[in-house]
Amino acid sequence: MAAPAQNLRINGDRLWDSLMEMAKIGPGVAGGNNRQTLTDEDAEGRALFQKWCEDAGCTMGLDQMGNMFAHRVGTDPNALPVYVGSHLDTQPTGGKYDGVLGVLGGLEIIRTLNDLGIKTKHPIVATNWTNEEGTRYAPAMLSSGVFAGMHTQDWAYDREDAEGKTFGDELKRIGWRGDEEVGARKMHAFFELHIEQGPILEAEGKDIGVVTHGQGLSWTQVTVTGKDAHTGSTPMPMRKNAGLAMARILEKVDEIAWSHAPHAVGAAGHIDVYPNSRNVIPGKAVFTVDFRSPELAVIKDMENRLRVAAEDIVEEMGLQIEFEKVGGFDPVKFDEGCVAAVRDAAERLGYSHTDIISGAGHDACWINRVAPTAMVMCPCVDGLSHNEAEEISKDWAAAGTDVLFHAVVETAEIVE
Ligand code: HGY
Ligand code: MN
Ligand code: MN
Repeated sequence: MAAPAQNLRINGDRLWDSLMEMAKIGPGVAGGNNRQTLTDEDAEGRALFQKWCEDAGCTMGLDQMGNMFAHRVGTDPNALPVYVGSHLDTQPTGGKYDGVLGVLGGLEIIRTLNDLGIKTKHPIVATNWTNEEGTRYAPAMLSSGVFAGMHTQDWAYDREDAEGKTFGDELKRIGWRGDEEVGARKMHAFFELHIEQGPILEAEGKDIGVVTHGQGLSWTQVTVTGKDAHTGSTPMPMRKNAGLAMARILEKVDEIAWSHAPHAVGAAGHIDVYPNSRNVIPGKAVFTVDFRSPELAVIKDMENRLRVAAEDIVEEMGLQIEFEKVGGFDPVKFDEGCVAAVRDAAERLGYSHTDIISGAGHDACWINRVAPTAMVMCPCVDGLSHNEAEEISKDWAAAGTDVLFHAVVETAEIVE
């Protein structure tokens, strides 16, 4: 396939303006975003994305998980489209670029092709996957997971948020439940641009991460049950302190992850104690242990050691414990042909680049199961993400989108 000419570049100013415009929707309290999935703010961001895509001549498809597909026609209507995208939903204290750069980068490719009057054989489809973050509704990458056949739609619809609202009801409430069957669409290839969310690219002075693999993820929700009691009048030996048990278990989580240094990681980001009253010994603690590693055997070892250590701790304290696997996926190896298209694009465009394993999970990790898939990464300041202070440079955004543009357009085959 003919590669795009070296001088073909996207419009970095327009991309940046679109990122800043989208960032106004669902603002956080510290300069970032709180545009959680299936909220009114999510709906508003979706509407803006749809308007921009239609202004760029695309027709918008919408499936029964709310996944959005902005279609730019190709010269061969029978050729499977090249999909390019990510997610518009954010963490509650999220940044302006996590996910959003990949969605608006896909749109910028379409806008640039329009500017240059370039036709491609394969259609190109800019995509927004619903609920990548998995914060309001676990697990992460829920809708790309249904699309890839990893979860049933009914199971996904029944997921409940902290207020007991189901995914299915909220999707309908915001008016973004489409009619398309989820996963019916077939793809020629899928590409995702994402900020690294870690420190490697910036530390190594590289503009581009050529993502060869994605590390695996395991989410185990742990419920420890003790007994509510008065923090003042209950003698220490009589206490059934679920909060203390949780703290001891979380120490073990850290120890287990460190035992597999330097690549494995472990922590709990979701932590609830009940009744969470200053003068009540917590009778219940519910928390989600997040283990990750590039090696499946290491993930399995960490999961097993967590259970053994946690059961020993609660037995010694006379408490009860339950475990529920609430998310996870095996380590991922991306398609070598698509990865080569990304690497060759970075080379052709003269951007410094390095192969990298993705530390975070992405929709591409599931889509890789149903279509040839690869990712492009750009650096982020101090490697910080899932924090409102998340920041990237305009040049990094443009470089990442240039590489995405070349990889997508080469795969979609330019028609002279
Ligand atoms: O959890 C993840 O890695 C992604 O940010 N949802
Ligand atoms: Mn993301
Ligand atoms: Mn994220």
